[in-house]
Amino acid sequence: IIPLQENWTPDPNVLTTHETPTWWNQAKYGIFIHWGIYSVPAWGPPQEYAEWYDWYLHNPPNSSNPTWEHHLNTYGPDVVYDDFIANFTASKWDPSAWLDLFDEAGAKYFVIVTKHHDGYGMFDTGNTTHRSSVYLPPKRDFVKELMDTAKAEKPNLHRGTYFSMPEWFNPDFAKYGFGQWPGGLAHNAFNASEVEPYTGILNISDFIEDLQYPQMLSLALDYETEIMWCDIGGPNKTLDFAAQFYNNAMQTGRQVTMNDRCGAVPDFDTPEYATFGSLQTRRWETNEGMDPFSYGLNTATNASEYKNGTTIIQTLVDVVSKNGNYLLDVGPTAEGEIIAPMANNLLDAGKWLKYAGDCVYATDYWYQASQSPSGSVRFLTTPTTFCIVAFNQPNGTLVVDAGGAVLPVSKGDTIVLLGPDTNSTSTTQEGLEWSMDSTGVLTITVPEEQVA
Ligand code: FUL
Repeated sequence: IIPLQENWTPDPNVLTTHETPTWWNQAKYGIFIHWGIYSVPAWGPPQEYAEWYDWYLHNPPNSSNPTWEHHLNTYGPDVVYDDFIANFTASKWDPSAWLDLFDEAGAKYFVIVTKHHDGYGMFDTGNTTHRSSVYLPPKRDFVKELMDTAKAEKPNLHRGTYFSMPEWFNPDFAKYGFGQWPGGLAHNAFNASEVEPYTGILNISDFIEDLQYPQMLSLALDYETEIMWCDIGGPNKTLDFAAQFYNNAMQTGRQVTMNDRCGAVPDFDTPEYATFGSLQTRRWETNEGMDPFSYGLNTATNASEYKNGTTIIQTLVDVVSKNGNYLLDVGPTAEGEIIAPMANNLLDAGKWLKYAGDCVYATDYWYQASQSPSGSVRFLTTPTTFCIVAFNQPNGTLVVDAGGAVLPVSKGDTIVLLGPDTNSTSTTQEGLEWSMDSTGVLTITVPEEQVA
């Protein structure tokens, strides 16, 4: 048995004993934000896999590539990715409005991209590089502004930071020979014959020592992140980082966590655009965009394709019933707005969470993750309540078959419908009629007028 640490050291055997804090386990639902230079072109071929939209920079300049075709038609061959920096204006950005939206949506934390694979930091990268929003246009420290606003206005929202460990196009990263793209730097240019200058980089001698590690430490110590949400892994100094992060958190009264993409000692796993089919005892968090294929904004997506309130809630409940969290991503515009169709769908989901949130936040899984009929029911537990969430509208009766398991419902128990209290007479709190047959199948009568 390893006792609770009073001084974390960079020893993997010690660091693996670190776990997600209770607030994270109870929060269940967070908002992910992919916002950066890629929000300027904001384009990817519709109906194709997500990655490529926020990886605009990555697209090889050849005629079979629809992004390249789109780029030629829209901007012409002379415009390169870094030219978009000038158009990343954030001119309408209102951090308070974002946070109000997340709060109303029922989220309990957010994770903002502080630097994606294009190496453009959204925070003060100090003397590691000047490839960031602080030194290049629009000369603002977005991470600080969002963190400070959250601390002042929404202390109930926990604050996390996404951080890409590699910078695919930084020549100093290329020296590590990790996952370089064919053609290397040529891919930085839309004009294949040129190597695009990688705006803003400083002369450093080692990518990990002089850039990646100090940047991670700055997010932990200066920006006081509560979630270090790394991406990709690869070469790293994560053991040293984790020890410093955890010690600093302890000294400053924060309870923090780190995902499984920092290259070592993860607290939780991060399936992407996917959920587990069954209950996982290890902590995990699904992440995906509201867009069916993208994290960053894609203007080629129809508004009707964004996940709607029902889908958001069903995914959240499904994930939570299997012991996971749900990190749902929005892609704001280059001006800093979360467009209405995304915001409205988030708010729709928030309406349900307002009255039914007690059956989501701070719940525990029941050992039967999901059950018949046709997998459309999920079970969640609190110390006092057993919650059954039906994904389909019950047609007069809801039949709950726990597949041979004994539902924790016994004679004298009251079953109530969690519903919007539309006429505020609290009719939803009256007990419903129910019966259980000898095989344990529960039948609940749900009167038409109470089905919302
Ligand atoms: C992936 C990235 O490549 C995607 O662009 C996105 O940031 C996702 C959350 O992680 O690995």
